[in-house]
Amino acid sequence: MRAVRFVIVGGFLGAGKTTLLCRLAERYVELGGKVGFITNDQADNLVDTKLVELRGFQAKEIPGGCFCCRFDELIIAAEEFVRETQLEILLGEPVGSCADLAATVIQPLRRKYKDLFELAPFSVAVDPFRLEELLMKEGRGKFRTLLTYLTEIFILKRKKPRFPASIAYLFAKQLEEADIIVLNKVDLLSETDRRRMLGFLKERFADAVVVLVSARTGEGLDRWLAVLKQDLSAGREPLEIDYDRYAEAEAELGWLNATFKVSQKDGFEAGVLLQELALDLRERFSLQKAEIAHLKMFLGSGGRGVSVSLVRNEAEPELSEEGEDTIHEATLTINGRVHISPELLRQAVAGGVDAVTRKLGINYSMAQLSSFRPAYPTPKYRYNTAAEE
Ligand SMILES: Nc1nc2c(ncn2[C@@H]2O[C@H](COP(=O)(O)OP(=O)(O)O)[C@@H](O)[C@H]2O)c(=O)[nH]1
Ligand SMILES: [Mg+2]
Repeated sequence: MRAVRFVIVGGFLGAGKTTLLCRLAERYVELGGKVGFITNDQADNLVDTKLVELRGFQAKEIPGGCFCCRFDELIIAAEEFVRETQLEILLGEPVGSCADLAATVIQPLRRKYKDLFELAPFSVAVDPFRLEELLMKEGRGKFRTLLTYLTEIFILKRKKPRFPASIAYLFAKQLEEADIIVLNKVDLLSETDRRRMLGFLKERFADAVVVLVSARTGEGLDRWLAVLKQDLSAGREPLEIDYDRYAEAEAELGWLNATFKVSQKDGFEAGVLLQELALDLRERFSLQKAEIAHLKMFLGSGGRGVSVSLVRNEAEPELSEEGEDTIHEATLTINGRVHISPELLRQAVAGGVDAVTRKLGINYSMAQLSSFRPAYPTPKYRYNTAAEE
């Protein structure tokens, strides 16, 4: 059996990994490749898996922890997938709060499974707004002093929710281990901002190749594809990372995966429900000064589906399509990753679904809900030195 090309795209929650991977998949299919997805999360019922399948791609889900902590499951799923479908290219999306993948996933794959997989350079996607907020603004990414903290609270009386310094640390670590940094969403940037951010990334992460891409418009995709073909010794440098700080950052986030059954005799529009719900939840989180990392919802009915995504409190919810068809029964899947306790996250989602369905006259029942903080990362393997070539 020929080794399967394995393309892994990491990066923080909401950076655009799923959208980028779908773009890559379309391009590989055009070029005659047979492609499959491996999605990954701390729990099951993933919006990403549904999105990928809706676009006609096959996917396998690895729930219950990131690739590094579920390494054996990753191997089993990948082997099975390849055997069943004769895949040539496997696209992997690790959990958006995961770091240290070079040492715990890429190196073990390169060393122990080199007959099975041929690893593409490791891409890490980054959202320009998060980059600006977490790394480029003065004083972020370092511990803030007590004085700046007090100034923010009492003098500036800042209202905006913000991530803590540990999340900025995790965000920086994710970028530090990239072979390729994909600055995504460049369709939203001016020429000046593009240049400024490119300059910053090149200086701060000098070992990485930086590509500017828009998963939305397809800009920059060819250049990224060309770099992906190069042999950059994927995951060459193991990261220096403090696992306690990394774990602290992950545990700052409340995580929620839930599904609800919704129905209405006369029918309702999927887009309206999703949009209203996203706005309602955004308001609830903003009132609690809880920053949204990524809130994704999917409404699926009879093989069709519409999704909505919100990646910051200050952003507008984005629907995958208008969703104007009238539907009578559907399954609503909610994946929330928010800087709030799991209990408050659960209350917000349960309260939001109740209020919005009531307003729209839609019946609902909860089918499943789990909300928790990600556990301390415990990778199965960790290599401290780069693989011998
Ligand atoms: N404007 C713009 N939005 C994008 C782009 N790529 C992704 N997005 C949006 O960013 C949000 C998060 O994308 P997603 O792929 O789910 O991110 P993930 O959490 O990293 O997998 C969605 O609303 C996407 O439509 C892009 O290139 N430009
Ligand atoms: Mg995703």
